[in-house]
Amino acid sequence: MTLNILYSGIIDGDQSLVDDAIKKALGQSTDPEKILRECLLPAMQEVGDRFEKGEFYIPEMMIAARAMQVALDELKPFLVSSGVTPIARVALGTVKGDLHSIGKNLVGMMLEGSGFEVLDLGVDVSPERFLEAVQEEGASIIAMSALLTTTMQRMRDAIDALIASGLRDDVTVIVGGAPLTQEFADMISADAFGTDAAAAPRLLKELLEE
Ligand code: B1M
Repeated sequence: MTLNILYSGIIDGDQSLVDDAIKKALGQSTDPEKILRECLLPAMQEVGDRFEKGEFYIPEMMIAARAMQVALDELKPFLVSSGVTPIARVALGTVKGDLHSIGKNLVGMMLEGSGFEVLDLGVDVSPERFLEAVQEEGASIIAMSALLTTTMQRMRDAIDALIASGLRDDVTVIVGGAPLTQEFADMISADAFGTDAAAAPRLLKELLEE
């Protein structure tokens, strides 16, 4: 029942309803992963489907995204553990020209929850900014998200910037986002492709163990 209210609240972009409903669900000890997988992610999918059908426009998508962020902010402490020595420092961002932040934020939470230190560079991140995070802020992993078929091409630019600076072999690159495929990730020579946020820490740990 609470999850149904939460689902509708996201779609309607009703932030206070979402805030109440997620607090209630967590108060009832509902598994945070279940809330994410069975309610929040399907709600955003529904928003996208309505946009595709012409039932929603950009403003509706935006207010739904804000409501989603309210829910994720409540969920974050339950997904993220603290107090452990970081495995590695990750520079995380949505690529140049792309303003979608929700998937990227989720990846950040999963990485933090799995013991990585995350430098969140935000959205619309240039190849130069990713490079700077490696050269000046000690990031050994670059994690890039893209939601648009047009902007996913910018991932290659960031990898090219690493190659041009002679740093490619020192940095692990993971990419993800709805329009990506394994073939695309291979084509741009990324080290890993995450199909969902939970895959990112798992794949990175596997790569670091190799
Ligand atoms: Co936009 N949008 N949007 N949008 N939007 C999509 C992506 C779209 C599929 C909608 C549609 O047509 N059905 C479509 C893209 C089409 C395409 O290129 N294939 C689209 C479009 C066209 C646009 C605009 C161009 C619309 C316009 O202006 N005409 C515009 C572009 C703006 C820009 O970025 N320059 C635009 C704008 C927006 C808003 C600003 C209104 C808003 C974003 C607000 C925000 O993020 N703060 C928005 C939204 C909300 C969406 C939808 C509805 C939801 C996206 C989302 O947050 N999903 C989306 C439709 C959809 O996805 N069904 C849509 C939930 C999120 C958890 O999933 O980000 O996929 P996702 O992340 C997943 C995985 O992909 C993976 O993990 C996550 C789940 O576990 N993952 C990674 C993601 N990154 C990863 C990185 C990893 C590993 C895994 O390792 C590093």
